[in-house]
Amino acid sequence: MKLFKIYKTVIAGIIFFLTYTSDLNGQPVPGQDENIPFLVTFGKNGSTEWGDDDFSQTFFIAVPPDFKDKFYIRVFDPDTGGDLDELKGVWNTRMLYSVYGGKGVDPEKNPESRGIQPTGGYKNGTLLASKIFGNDPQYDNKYYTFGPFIVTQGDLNEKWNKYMFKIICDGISGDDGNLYRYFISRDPDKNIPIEGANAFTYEYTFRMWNDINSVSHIYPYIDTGIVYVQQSNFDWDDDGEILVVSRVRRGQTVPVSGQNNWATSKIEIQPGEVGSSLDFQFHKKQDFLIRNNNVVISLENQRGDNLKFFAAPIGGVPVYEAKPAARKLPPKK
Ligand SMILES: [Ca+2]
Ligand SMILES: [Ca+2]
Ligand SMILES: [Ca+2]
Repeated sequence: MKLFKIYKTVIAGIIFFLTYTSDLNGQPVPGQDENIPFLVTFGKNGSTEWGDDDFSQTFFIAVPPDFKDKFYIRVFDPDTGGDLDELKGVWNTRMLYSVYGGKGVDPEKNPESRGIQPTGGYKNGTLLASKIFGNDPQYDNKYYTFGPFIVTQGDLNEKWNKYMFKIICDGISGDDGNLYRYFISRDPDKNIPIEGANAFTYEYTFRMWNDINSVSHIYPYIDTGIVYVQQSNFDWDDDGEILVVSRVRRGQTVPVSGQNNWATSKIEIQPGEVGSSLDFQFHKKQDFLIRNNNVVISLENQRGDNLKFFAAPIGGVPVYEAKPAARKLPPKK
């Protein structure tokens, strides 16, 4: 009887752990499965040769309506200076972070905000919080916390039944590179995930690890009606291969960009990929290390709409399922 109770406790613990860790996936941005060390945004006087095409990055945050507590958006290393960031000349770069809620934020109703250029109505919505960071040692290698926010300050998307928020990082001056991360948290001082929340972007600008053995991933979601996608990658520096993997695709290479240029190509979507995520894998060159590689990627469907990259892949990380091989006949006796 006592043993049975211990088993029950252990099983409850395992279930709690699985639930907790799967929730955790969506809260760090970049997400746990993406294996991306940092987001990157340069000051607007930067050179695109350093790997940021437009000096702005937008992330949307989706929070379930039944989450009644306060929540926070925490920014790790929000300043531009110190060991983590990318110096050009002297530190003279300022970043503006802006958090929006209210009508105009839901990207399904505001096509300009799901564009890949920071133009038009990309900032539509109600400004809830903002702050400018320069070379601020007090925030170097530390978190700054925006909030508290409550879910009803967001913009309801009925299709997903989530309230939408967005955070934009704009490089408003200077030429240095800002490396940073987000965490969507229930706590202002700690990273505590919110069950059922997620984050996504339409154009991802990120840093690769300085490790030839590491593989980074992003996970675009293939919605109903998508027949093909056009991928665009920028400033990949001829660093190894970009592979597309899905439940039914073993690993297809796509054309890759060099220094300060774009590579685009079309990828036909297979029926078995609809309603799941693709896995874009970024494999580094094996011959020698390409250091501090920043890269930009976006995808659009056949109608010209940009696809979402979710921090926690919808439907989980897709795993290629090989078709069962023809069964061998039993050996003759
Ligand atoms: Ca500088
Ligand atoms: Ca930084
Ligand atoms: Ca690059």
